[in-house]
Amino acid sequence: MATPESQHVDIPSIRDDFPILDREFGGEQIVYLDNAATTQTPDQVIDTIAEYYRQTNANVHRGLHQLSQEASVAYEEAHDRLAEFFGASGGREEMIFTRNTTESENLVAYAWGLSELEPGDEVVMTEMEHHSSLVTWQQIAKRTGAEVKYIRVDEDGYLDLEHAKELITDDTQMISVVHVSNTLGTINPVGTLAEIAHDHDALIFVDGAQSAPNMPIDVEEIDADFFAFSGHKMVGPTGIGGLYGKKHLLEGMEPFLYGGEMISRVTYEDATWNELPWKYEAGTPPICQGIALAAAVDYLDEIGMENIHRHEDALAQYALERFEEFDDVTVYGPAAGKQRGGLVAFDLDTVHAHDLSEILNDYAVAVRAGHHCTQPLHDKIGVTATARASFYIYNTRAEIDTMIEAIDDARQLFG
Ligand code: 7TS
Repeated sequence: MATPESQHVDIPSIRDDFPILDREFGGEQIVYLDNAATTQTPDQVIDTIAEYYRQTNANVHRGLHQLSQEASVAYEEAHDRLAEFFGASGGREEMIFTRNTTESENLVAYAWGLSELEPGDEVVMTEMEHHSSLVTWQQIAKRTGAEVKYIRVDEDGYLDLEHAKELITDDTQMISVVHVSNTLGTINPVGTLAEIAHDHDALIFVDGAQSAPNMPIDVEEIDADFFAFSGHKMVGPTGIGGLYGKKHLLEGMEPFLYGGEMISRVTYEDATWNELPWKYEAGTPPICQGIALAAAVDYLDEIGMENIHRHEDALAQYALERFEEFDDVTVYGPAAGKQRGGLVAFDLDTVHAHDLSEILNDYAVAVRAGHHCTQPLHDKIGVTATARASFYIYNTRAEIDTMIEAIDDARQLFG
């Protein structure tokens, strides 16, 4: 049964931190249920951004002047803060700032995959991967002659672990697995998969785009070799994400992007690389965004990641309960009562997902419709598009009720 949302966190006061939630369309207050795509930004992060440009703005690592020094220290310390947030004991050396999860995935695929993979090698993914990993490893495999295999998703939306054990062999070099599915909401047993991978001397890359915002993460407890996340899905700004990597792996890999900042010494003939993590941060980095991301995780820690997880799970369970009232709604992913991330993808017999999201928009309810960048998974399920409501710490049961009422009206409209 869902826990009352107000039991653990003070939602009204959290909502006050997010000015965008006061916006109205057509006289209706916005109901923002597209948090798996991007989350909204609290004043604490907005103020950090404004303060940075008002007081500190300068390039990092290039000037001895005061502003540059202040910006450099703040940007470097942001790496330490993110490492701490994810339980990486190696600190900044294990925390690379990238643009987003997609870039983190590409970084490893290019920097590690291109040089390590060869014909006969295998990369194992799951049938519920987001395109950011699926397409990336698919293409790197094509270029290296490696083969890609997919762990089956069963009818209840869980990974088939027996199939995983069959697929992962000594030929497997890399397992790339989504931690929380952005379509099914399934929370995958990444620690177990890490153990299986390591038993075969393979590496594991965990796509944490949907888990990092929603639950406590300890990359060392998972024993992930790499862990990727996006700042904009965890109340941070766009343009900043990260890649945790075990230090010895990051030290051994070639750079992904070349240029300024990432070098140690350059001659006309050759170059050597800067120390970690700067070796992987070519050019002027996202300085303000990095500093604001540290403010974002301060904000999340203040609420408590356990509380956030509990709240999201409660909202997802409540949405599932409400959907159960209707015969013509199909929901995807783990059944009501089972743990899941804070999102529910669904489908109506009578109204196409795109039409539904348009009608919901008339009620100022924002949900996403489409394949959510998991096209092969939608092919497997046998639908071209689903609608998806995804929740965050500021959402309420009343907002889910508003969505359900709007869905009911859409149903009437389409007969
Ligand atoms: N992995 C997962 C599981 C995701 O959900 C997403 C984004 C990504 C990777 C890529 O993140 P990005 O920040 O690099 O774009 N997912 C979604 C979504 O579900 N709706 O919009 C973006």
